[in-house]
Amino acid sequence: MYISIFDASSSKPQCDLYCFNILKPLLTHASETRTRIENCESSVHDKETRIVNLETELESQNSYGSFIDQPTERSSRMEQLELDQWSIYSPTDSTYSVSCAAEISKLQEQIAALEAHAVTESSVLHIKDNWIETLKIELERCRSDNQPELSSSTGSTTTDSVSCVGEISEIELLRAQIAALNKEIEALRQTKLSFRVRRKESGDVNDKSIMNCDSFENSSSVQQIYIPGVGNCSVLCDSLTAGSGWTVIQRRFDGSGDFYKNWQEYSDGFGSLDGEFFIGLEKIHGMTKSLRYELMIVLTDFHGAEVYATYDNFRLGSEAERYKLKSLGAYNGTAGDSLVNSLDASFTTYDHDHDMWGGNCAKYYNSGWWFKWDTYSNLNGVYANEEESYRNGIWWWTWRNYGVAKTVQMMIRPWKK
Ligand SMILES: [Ca+2]
Repeated sequence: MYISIFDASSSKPQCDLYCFNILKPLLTHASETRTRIENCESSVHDKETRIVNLETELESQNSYGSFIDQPTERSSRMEQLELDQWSIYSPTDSTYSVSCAAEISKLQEQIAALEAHAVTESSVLHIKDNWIETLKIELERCRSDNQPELSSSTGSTTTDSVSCVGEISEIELLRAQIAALNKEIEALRQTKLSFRVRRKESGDVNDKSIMNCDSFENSSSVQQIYIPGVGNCSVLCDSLTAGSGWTVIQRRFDGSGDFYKNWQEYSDGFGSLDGEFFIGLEKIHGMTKSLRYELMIVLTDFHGAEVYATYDNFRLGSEAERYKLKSLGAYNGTAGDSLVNSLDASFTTYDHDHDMWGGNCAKYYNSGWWFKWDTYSNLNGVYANEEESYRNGIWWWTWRNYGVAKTVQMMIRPWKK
C-alpha cells in the first residue's frame, strides 16, 4: 500500500482515496452529532418557553392573592417548576443522555486512534521521504560520476533509477568498445612497427615517419629520411661527435668544397655527403618547421683544440621568408655565442642581398650567411689550409675573432628535455 503512494505517476489520486477512507467515519459521526445537538437545542427552546409561561402564570396568581390561598397547589407547581428546570439542564431522557456521552467518548477514542494512526503514518511518510531524498542524491551522483553501484543498492523502483541503470549500461558498453578499439590500435601499431622494421631491413626507406637521423640510433653514415616539403633524401648522420642521432647540415674539413654559392644552390644544398657539403636551406626549413630541433656547432683549430656551441630551439623560415633565422633558443657551449647577432636575419648570398648593410655582406665575406649590418660568424667562408686571421675565412668571433678554424660541423637533432 505504501509503496504505491510513492509512485510519482499515481500519487495524487491514491492519496485522495487514502485521506477519504480515513476521514469518512469521522465525518459521519460529526454529522450525527450535529443532528443530536440540534434536537437538544429544540428541546431546550421548548422548556424555556414553558418556564416563561409558568412564570407569567405565577405572577398572575400573586397579583390576585390566589397563590397565598392555595399553598398545596403552589407547592405542587414549584415542584413541577423545579422538575422542569432540571429537565432543561439535565435531560429527562436518561437513555438519550447516556447515548450521547457514549457517542462522544467513542468519537474521542476514534479521534485519539486516528491521531495516533496519523502520527504513525507521518512517521512512515517521513522515513519514506528520507528514502526518496537518499535515492535522488544517489541518482544525481550516479549521473555525475557514472558509477555503477546504484543499480545494486536501490533496485529500479523509480523511473530515475531505471534511466540511470540504462545510462550505466550504455557507459559500460562504450567502455567495452573503447577497450576493443584500444586493442585494435595497439595491434595496428605493432603491425606498423613490424612493417617499418622489414622495410628498413629490405632497404626501402620510403617511410615518412623517419625525418632525421634520430631514427637510426647510433648511425654515423648516410641514411635515407623524409623531409616534409622536400621528400626523400640522403643525409649524413653523426653519432660519434656528441652523442647519437645528429643530422649533419654543414661540414668543412679539407677545403675540397666551394661554398661561395648563389641563392639557388644554398636553397637546394651542394657538395658531397662523403666530403664537404651544405645540406640546403629548404631541407633545414622542412625539418625545423614542424619539430623542435637543437643545433650544435663544433669547431677545431689547427692544433687539435675543439670548442662547441649549442642552441636548443633552432628554426629557419621558408624561402618566402628568405630562410630567416627565426629562432635559436638558449645558447650553451665553450665557443661563445657568435650567432645571436644573426637572429632574425635573412639569408644572403652574393646574388640575393637581404642584409641591412649598404653593400652585400656575402660578397664582403665571400660566403653565404645570415647577415644583418655585419656578422660575428662566417662558417661558410673560404677554407684556409693553415692557421691565420682571415676575414673571408671560416671564423667564429667569440672564439678567435678572424682566426680561422681547421674544421667545422653544424648538425641538428630533435630537442629532448
Ligand atoms: Ca645589403
